[in-house]
Amino acid sequence: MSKAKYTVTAALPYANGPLHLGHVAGVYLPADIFVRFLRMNDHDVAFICGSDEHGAAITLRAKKEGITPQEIVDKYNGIIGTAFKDFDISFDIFHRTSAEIHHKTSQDFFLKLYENGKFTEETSEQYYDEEYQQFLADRYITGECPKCQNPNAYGDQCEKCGSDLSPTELINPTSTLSGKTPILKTTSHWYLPMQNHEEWLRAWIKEGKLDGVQQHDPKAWRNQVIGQCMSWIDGGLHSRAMTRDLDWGVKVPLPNADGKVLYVWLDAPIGYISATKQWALDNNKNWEDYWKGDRKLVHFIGKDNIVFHAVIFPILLKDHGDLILPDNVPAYEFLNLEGDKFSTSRNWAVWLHEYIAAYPGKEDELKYVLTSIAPETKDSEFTWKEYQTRVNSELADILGNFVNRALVLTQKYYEGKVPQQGELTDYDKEVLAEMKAIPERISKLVYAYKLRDAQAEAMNLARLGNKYLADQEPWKLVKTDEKRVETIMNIALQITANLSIVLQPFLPSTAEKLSHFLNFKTTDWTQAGTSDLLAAGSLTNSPTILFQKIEDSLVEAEVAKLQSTNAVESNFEPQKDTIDFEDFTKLDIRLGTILEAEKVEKADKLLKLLIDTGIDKRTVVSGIAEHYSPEEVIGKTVQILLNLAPRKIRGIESQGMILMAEDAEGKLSFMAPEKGFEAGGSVK
Ligand code: B3M
Ligand code: ZN
Repeated sequence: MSKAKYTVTAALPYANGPLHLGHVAGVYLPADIFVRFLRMNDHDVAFICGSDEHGAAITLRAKKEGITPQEIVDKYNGIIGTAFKDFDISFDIFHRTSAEIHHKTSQDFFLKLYENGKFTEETSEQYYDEEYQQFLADRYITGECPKCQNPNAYGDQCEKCGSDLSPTELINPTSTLSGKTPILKTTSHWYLPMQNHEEWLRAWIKEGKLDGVQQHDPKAWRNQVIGQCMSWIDGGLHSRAMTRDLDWGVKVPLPNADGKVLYVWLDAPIGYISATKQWALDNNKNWEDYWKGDRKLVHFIGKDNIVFHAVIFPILLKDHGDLILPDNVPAYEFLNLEGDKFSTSRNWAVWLHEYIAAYPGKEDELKYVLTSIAPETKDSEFTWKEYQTRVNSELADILGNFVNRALVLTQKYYEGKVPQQGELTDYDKEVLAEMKAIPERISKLVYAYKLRDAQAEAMNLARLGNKYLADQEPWKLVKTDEKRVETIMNIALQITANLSIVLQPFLPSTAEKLSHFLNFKTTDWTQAGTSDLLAAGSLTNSPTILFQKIEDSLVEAEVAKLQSTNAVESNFEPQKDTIDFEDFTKLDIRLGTILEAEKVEKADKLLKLLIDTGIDKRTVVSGIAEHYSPEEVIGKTVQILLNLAPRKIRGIESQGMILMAEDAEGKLSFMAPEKGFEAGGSVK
């Protein structure tokens, strides 16, 4: 039988922030292990990822950081992509949904479904922010969840109870843009009538059957995945809008659709296809081989993405007509950190790129710990203490100790040459039988997506070797029975060679080091289990220490770092990127007195001010009109940034910027010095 072919995807991270360990443990690392294993077992496989660069996640972040959405996605696509490379996640391609080929692919996809009558066009009243002149969908609107009363539910989802919501269901809706209550306004969109798909979805998810034909083994799917999908379907599926009134995204490819883009959850999964196309182009392959015919499509995701991958995208794929549906959707639960949820806004996180920068060369240590605690079936937790314990007492004391002993003794007794294997004792035979059984057990576990147990099995081989040497004590026996020691050392080295195979999916750089120590390398998994990988007489090298012990001071410093940056649950934006003192001294901030003030015509927010700066009088246009009347501000002392490049605002040249304090609700206040200073004084 020919080997199953795979297209494996890992959820496209939003390019709106860096990756933290929760993302790594619950998507990218397991996907990478799975794919490395498949490659070693001669499966044809494509491993696809990229950044998700559309949707409110991006535009709202851009607004927060005060830069354009394009600048946001460029910045985080760079940070994320580099972190993946440094951490050696072995994607065949890391693409991006802002690429032209993606826009074209998703537009073609949309058009095909549109032309085949798979969408309905519906006109409805939707919330609209008058101030920002924008319709409010998804994360642009918050309010109280009608199901669990969480006051901060989003327009598409309540993160507390997991309910799927629409903006009109929210109680006391508020615009995330202006903070105001929105009005209702008519708009029309294209919808996916999901209710028409309930029947086949049930059979497909519960029994793995499509049109009566067995597609996948439903027992191989995680309970959580089937459970979430079925409760969604049982609650009744509804039409879901596939387009949005926004200016950031993939344009709807229809006439009269100005200002409309595809819903991000329509274009993002199509991103897997467009990334495959780009990779195929770059490598002289045909993308269709990876999305059609006899091939397993596997989506590694976090649990909050389940219905999008196991219900909505399959509907779209099936509607498209010629594309394969997922064979499995291994979804991960959440990883917590030191007793609390990961939180970007509170900076309660360990960022992958920061770990890599702080501990270069210790990628495998992190991989090992994250796989050991991966949230496969329930939420789990990362603590620095456990990181230390697992590195020290498992990697260093077991794996590192065994490999080091085997190689150092070989140097000492045989000048590095692999000794002959003589007659085997019963114990030797038992050990070799166990060594033979381990790769088979790992295989079964990996194919069942139980990567945590699979890694534990691989470590069992190191445990076996470590115990074998400890029991046999060749360092004592060498004085009385040199022949016997040759056999023991041969077996210890064969175990080490086996480790260089079975550790490859999990700890690729450690496996590489073992290969170097032994002058032996194979990427063929089927060679694992045999006891003649190393020929007698072949030369090995002196080993280096595989794993340094983790000191208490590292644990203490990391925990202290978390605690110091973690103040409280905050509505304020996180700290901006660090700048140099030199950058700071470039700012020329002084005290000024407002001499004149008037409203700017047809601009509700703007006041035109004339300010005495001590060195001149200049005009500044400022967005404070909703907080202060012109009369109120005349005579006030303000802080003014003098050397900001002048810019035209509503036709008026603004020659500086006044600095205001802003609270979490957006209220503004002047920051006058407490001892009435004169205009011209500087702020440092
Ligand atoms: N960017 C959501 C997330 O990071 C989303 C995944 C898209 S996969 C097509 O949770
Ligand atoms: Zn809720």
